[in-house]
Amino acid sequence: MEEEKKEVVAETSQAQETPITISEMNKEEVQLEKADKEYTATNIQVLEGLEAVRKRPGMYIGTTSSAGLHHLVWEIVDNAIDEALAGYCTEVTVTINKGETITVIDNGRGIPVDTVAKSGLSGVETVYTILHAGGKFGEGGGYKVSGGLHGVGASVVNALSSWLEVEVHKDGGIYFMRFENGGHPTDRLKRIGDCAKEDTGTKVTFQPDPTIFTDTIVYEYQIIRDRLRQVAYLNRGIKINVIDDRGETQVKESFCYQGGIKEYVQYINHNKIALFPEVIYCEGSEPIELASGHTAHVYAEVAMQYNDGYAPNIYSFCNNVHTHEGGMHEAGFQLAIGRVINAYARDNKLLKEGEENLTIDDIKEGLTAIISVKHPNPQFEGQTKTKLGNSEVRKILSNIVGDQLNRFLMENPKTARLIIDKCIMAANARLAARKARESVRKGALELTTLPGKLADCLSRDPEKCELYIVEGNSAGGSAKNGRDRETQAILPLRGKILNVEKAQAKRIYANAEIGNMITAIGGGVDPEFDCSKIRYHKIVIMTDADVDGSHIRILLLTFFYRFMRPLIENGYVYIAQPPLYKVEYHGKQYYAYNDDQLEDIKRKLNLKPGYPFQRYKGLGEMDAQQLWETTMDPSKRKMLRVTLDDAITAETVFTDLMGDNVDPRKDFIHANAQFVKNLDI
Ligand code: 0RA
Repeated sequence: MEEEKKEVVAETSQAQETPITISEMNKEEVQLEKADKEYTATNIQVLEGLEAVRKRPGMYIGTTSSAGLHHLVWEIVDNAIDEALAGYCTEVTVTINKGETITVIDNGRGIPVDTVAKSGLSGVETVYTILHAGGKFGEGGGYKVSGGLHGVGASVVNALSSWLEVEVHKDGGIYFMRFENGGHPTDRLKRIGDCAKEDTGTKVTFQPDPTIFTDTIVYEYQIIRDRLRQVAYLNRGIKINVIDDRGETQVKESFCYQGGIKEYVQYINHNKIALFPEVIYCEGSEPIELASGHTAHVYAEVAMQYNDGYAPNIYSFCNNVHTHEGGMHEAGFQLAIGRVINAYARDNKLLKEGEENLTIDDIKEGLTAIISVKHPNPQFEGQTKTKLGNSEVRKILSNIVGDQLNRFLMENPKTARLIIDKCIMAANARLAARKARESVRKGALELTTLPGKLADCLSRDPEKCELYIVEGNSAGGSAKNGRDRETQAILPLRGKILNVEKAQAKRIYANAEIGNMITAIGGGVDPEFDCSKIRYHKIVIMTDADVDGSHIRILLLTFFYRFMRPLIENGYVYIAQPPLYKVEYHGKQYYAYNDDQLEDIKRKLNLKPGYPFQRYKGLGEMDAQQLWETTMDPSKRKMLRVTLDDAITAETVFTDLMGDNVDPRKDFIHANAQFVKNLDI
């Protein structure tokens, strides 16, 4: 990702045509011609840079699949958000247009239209053609903070677009420029009209190049909406509108949160019961010295609230990038809460002499927190470059959270007491759970006595092996008889499994169905889960296509999410897709997996209206042969792979479905689509 910043120097003139001799021209024209030559020369170098992006797009945007396609949007939006963070922009509108082009409009100062000394190009052309130019050119015009992970710049979007158009409103003028075919300007920036002096801003429209994005060029509204809502939460007061203009009726949503991450925490907790109504909020900034010798500021804010659950929900960000792998800001936060909560508990004799300190896990139980840092020079490390490496940030967070959380506890003794009691309960449960886990381990995990209900496969090669977790004993029977014994194992589940979102660790380990799954899969559980020990690389959830089936499926997903998250992260978890309908016609069976397919079959077979068909209510209605043919045969089946692109989205989906509120659960099928991607296997 780290690309050397190339200065554009217009020295070697490679312009070919000099049709008029100097004597024929006046001085001004000579100047113009010189400028033209330099422009052409600059342009050649610029296009070489953009060509490099087109040759190896993965280097710049990670992937050219759907994620890369969406990355283009984040890149352009980042620029607008930077303008907002600099204090000049209040509203950003992102539109998905018909034809899968994207328009981003901001009401900032407008990209500069005059010539930038370093590049010899207009500001607009500089931003869209020079790698990493971003908003950081010009003296004093640059930003203090800039989008971290995807800070590769708008020029990369231009390089990967069939065409891109920019319109700038600035200083009473409307300016326009168009690029084609990966960043080739069709003309130079032109003033095309007038506008009011106060009317300022930038509008960008681009069409991703289908020869680059060969997987898909279709934008997913949900992905864009979810990310922009997150950006709105992370940057309080900025209004972000999302519009989908592709359908018959326009879809539009707007996000603007005056409370910022405080509201984000409430949103994540909205389906849980908060332990106390207020959200604890800490904020501050400290100066750091940059390599250049200049001083800049690191800004940090944290919002936190406990709920009555047991799982921690702590999400950290740097420059609006979700730092999945944590890093120095999370470390500093943890140092502070560990120090302050233990000190408060001791000072108030809630922890007695001789009693052990509360561990960080005790303190994080049921804690929802958002940590957001804005850093002028972020170092992203780790496998997925989502771990904040700047060591000074640990101290900064530790100081800010330490001081302000301490003050909150002093000023709110009742709430403080609730928090400490909760942590002490967690500590007691932890000691009990340790005992319970040790007994499970002795009984099952370590002795590797496979559960009696498991019909294991013959192969011992995890890459080839599949575990079908099947709802109900009767469907389990059909699956056992219909399967490919070599590679497919069957574990029937009786009834509902425990809701791990609500239960304490102790009860979870004692639950027989969960114990069976842990033993069968073989990798243990968090925090010791070991993906290298698992016995199957496909874990397939096979439940009925009804409400109970959905419920069991979400319980299982919650369990995997909480206790075996790497399974989901590595794409090992699947959802089987049994057919919904069967049509019998002249002794042959036709299966439909959705209503459209059913209509298709009726049409192709020329069936009269009212011709009977079977609607499967459960897996149990299929015999072994049918279950194999329709759902388990690797050469024919369709499965959904479970992905967790965004842990927070998943988290709220899970709690929507698991919480006490029944309505969201009804929307299961819809919500499920948020973290399940279609996949043909
Ligand atoms: C550099 C300087 C100035 C504005 C911008 C960049 C700018 C960039 C983008 C990209 C998308 N929207 C944007 N809005 C503004 C300020 C120049 C001045 O002082 O007028």
